[in-house]
Formats: sequence, C-alpha cells, structure tokens
Amino acid sequence: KKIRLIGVKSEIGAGTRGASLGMDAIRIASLDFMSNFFDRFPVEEVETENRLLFEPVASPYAKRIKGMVDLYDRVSKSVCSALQEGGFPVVLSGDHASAGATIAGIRMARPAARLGLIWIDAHADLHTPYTTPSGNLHGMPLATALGEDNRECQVHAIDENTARQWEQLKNTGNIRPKVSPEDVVFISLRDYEKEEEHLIRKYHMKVITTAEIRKQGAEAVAQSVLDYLDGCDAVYISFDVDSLDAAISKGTGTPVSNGLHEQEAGELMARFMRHRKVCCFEITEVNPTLDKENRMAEIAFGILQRSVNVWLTN
Ligand code: DIR
Ligand code: MN
Ligand code: MN
Ligand code: MN
Repeated sequence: KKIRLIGVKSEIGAGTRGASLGMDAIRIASLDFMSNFFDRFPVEEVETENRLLFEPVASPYAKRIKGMVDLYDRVSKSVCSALQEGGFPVVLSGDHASAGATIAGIRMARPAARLGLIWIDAHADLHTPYTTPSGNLHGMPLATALGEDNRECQVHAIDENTARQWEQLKNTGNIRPKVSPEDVVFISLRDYEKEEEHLIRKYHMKVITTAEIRKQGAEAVAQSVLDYLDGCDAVYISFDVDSLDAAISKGTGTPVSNGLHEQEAGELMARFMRHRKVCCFEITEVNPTLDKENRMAEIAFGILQRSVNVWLTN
C-alpha cells in the first residue's frame, strides 16, 4: 500500500481569506526542515473553484455552494480512486468544507463499510444552511456526511437553489448518510453553537475534551477512541489545525483557546496511524497569511510527517 497525497487548495468554504495557500506553506516548512517529504510523495492536485471568490455571493447561508457541489464531485472521485488503487489517501486541504467530500470518496470506494470518524477540531462543523451563524461551508462538512438538516433548530429560510445544492452535497456518491452519529468522535471540541449542541445531545455523540487528554494522557485517550469505534470497518481522521491551542495556532482562520499542545496532537496521531482500520487522514485550515513566521505550517508539517512515518512502519 502506498501513500497518496491529494491537494485541495480550496478556500471558498472559509470566512477568512488565505487557507488556499496552506498546502504551499506546509511545503515551504518541509524545505525549511530540509525534508524530502514532498519529493517522496508527489501531490495530486484537485482543481478548485477559488475564482468564485471574485464573484458576488449568491447564497448567503451557504456561501459559494455552487462551487462546493463541483468540488465535492472532484474530491470524492479522487479519494475514491486512490483507495480503489490500494492507496492510503492523505488529503491536504485549504478550508475544512471539502472534508465532506473526502468522506463521500471513502464510502464510494467501500460502499458496504461502516465508517468511523475522528474529528480533531475546536469546532463541531455540524451546521447546515438552515442553522449557520456565518454562511461559511467549512462549518458544515460533518452535517453533509451525516445527511443532517437540523430543521428542528431552523433559523433561516433557504431559497430553492441553495436547498437543491445542499441536497446534492449530502447525496454525493448516491450514498446517504455516509456515517452515523454514534460513529463520530470529537477531540478537543470547545467552540460550537446551540444548534450544533442540540445534535450532539440528541444523538449522544462522543466528545473528548482537552482536559481529559491532559488528565489521562494522549496514548490512553487514543486507545479509548479506537475501542469506542471498534464496530467500524474503516476509520477516517480529520485534523483541523484549530484543534491546537490558540497560543500556537495564530496561522488559522478561527483560533480558539484551551486547545491541544503540539506534543499531544502528535501522540494522538501516532497512536491512531498505527491502527489498521485507519484508511485516510486529512489536515486542514492552515492559513499562512495570518502567520508571518509560518509556525502553523511547520507544526502541521511535523504532524503530517510523523503520521505518515508511523503508517509506513506499520
Ligand atoms: C462557526 C465557526 N461554527 C460557523 N466554524 C468554524 O461559522 O459555522 N469551523 N470555524 O471551522
Ligand atoms: Mn473544522
Ligand atoms: Mn475548526
Ligand atoms: Mn474551520
């Protein structure tokens, strides 16, 4: 089996500009560390829809969703092919919105599999166009994977076009839902809205706090997460760098305090990547325009390199 780096330099789902440069910033970090990582693992880039950033927003509660429908199609097919060809897809994405397409791609490659998700993020990314406080699609990828509308908490009326495009996102690959809420684990979740909290409570979704990791240790927590997902056939890990503490994550659009230390994140990932069911890893939301020292990308590269090395020595 072979590592397949998939680059999604998209930022149409974010509210702050610059995340489309994240992958290149990670590449620069690798050069600063004199690593041959990107020489060993060439990136297969997916075409983006970033030109939409110059156009007026048509859907205020799901900004640039028209581009996201096309992006979901491309990203899901690319992830699906990598898996079908026996590869291990490592997705380097700009903003987190396209992670719903990564998940779709996994299910397209393995339609019968029960898929578990490890969502390492300050945010729950469970919004929908009916509940979003920002209209930013990077707050919604998990809802697309769950096939969730959360109409019980509806706050906005959605126009017909937006509603149809939202249906398309949820239906990517004609599999819906892609994952069930009991097979999702949040790690370091700490910034969410009441509409998201409603879903977490309603479905009794598993949440692991930063405090628990500090108390029990990353190794033990990682093991308990894998035990929790034992009934799944495959596991996907989504690593939003804003899971890291605000003190070290200036270079991301929405930093939040009380997050993970670099060491804790590295240890969690090292344990996860040793597990044979883990089939895909994504790292996302590095924004070098917010970070003159490129620290965020350096940390992201460290986590990426360690994760890939652990997987290779398995
Ligand atoms: C907020 C922030 N929940 C929103 N979400 C972020 O706009 O939907 N997700 N930053 O990564
Ligand atoms: Mn996120
Ligand atoms: Mn986040
Ligand atoms: Mn985000």
